[in-house]
Amino acid sequence: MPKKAKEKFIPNPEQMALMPDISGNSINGLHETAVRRSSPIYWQSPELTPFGPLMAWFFKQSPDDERMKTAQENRAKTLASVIPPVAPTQQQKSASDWRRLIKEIGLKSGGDIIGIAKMQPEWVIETFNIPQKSVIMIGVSMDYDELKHAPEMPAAVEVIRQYDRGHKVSRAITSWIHEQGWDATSLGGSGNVPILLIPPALACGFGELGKHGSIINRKFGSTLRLAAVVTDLPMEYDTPDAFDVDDFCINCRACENACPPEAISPAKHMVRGVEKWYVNFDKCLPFFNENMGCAICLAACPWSRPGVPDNLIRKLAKKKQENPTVKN
Ligand code: B12
Repeated sequence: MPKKAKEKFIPNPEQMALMPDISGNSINGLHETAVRRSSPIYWQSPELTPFGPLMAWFFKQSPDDERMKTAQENRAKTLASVIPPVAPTQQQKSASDWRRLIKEIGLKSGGDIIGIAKMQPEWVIETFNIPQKSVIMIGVSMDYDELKHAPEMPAAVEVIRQYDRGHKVSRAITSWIHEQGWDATSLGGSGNVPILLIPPALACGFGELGKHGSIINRKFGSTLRLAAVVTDLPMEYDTPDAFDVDDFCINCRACENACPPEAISPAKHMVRGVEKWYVNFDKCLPFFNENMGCAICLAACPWSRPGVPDNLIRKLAKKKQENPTVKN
């Protein structure tokens, strides 16, 4: 159980003084009934969001921790690595062969799960433009033994390590596509990503959205970090995967109860025209910022524990079989 789970959280006044007048929930379109693209809110160029000064405050808190420094240096090295230019001769293969090969390359270069989705305009964050037709999604799982320490340092270090792995895989896939004579862009998964990563990951079968606002996967539970590549390489697409996570989350209160700033809601909300689980940005952010990034909700989620997802999927399927018309 995360250490600080039940301590009463009182936000740092210095940080709260930087909060803009506008609510992050309004920027995110909470209670809006029309479908629209999301607006830049965090981990974007500071001038794109009223929460820019809060990002600067987050970086000022950086602890003097050797493991964190090493993880950050490794990620910087990965980001500085060279992606070869697009080869002059364009290779031709069937869409199913391209899909198979991309998955092979993604898994071989360190990804835990790779999926492919047709790009949708509403996944692109406002002010950005993504002309490519397809998105290749990469999932890398965090080690539960590190994650369970959230919000303490081992979990924060594990987050940066896995962001690095996501970048490595997205750059390896991009490099390989270039060698085949096709264009591709590595978006990675941390900092200045121009698209929302969860909707394409849902579309390509990574799992379902949990009450804690992150994806729950049938093998890796709530431990996945996401990264992406966009391209026009003509690939076959994957399909969504559903195993009744919604019905599980309605009855489970683990993340809700564990969240110190009480940012997780027991019910779904209307957000930009979609009824879905929504985490209160204004409550989540101050605690996240003061703790070098928090992942208590993921650590508290029963699906994160190794060995548990298989059991839960079996139980959910059995309940449905016994009574197919009633929700679990
Ligand atoms: C901004 C952001 C944050 C902010 C705000 C989070 C918040 N809840 O308000 C802060 C910094 C606080 C934060 C914290 C965390 N984040 Co964050 N965050 C992002 C980021 C950069 C952008 C998302 C965004 O703009 N959200 C604001 C609006 C758009 O939110 P929204 O309308 O509620 O939509 C969200 C979901 O509902 C879903 N969604 C959007 N449209 C639709 C449509 C349908 C039909 C459905 C079903 C879902 C869906 O996608 C959105 C993603 O949050 C993404 C990376 C990315 N480019 O997508 C990572 C990301 C969502 N975060 C992630 C994680 C893991 C975390 C943390 C656990 C931190 C950590 N230590 O790892 C916490 C958890 C907080 C929480 N419970 O939500 C992961 C989720 C991975 C997964 N398995 O799903 C992502 C994808 C990063 C990554 N590369 O892996 N995060």
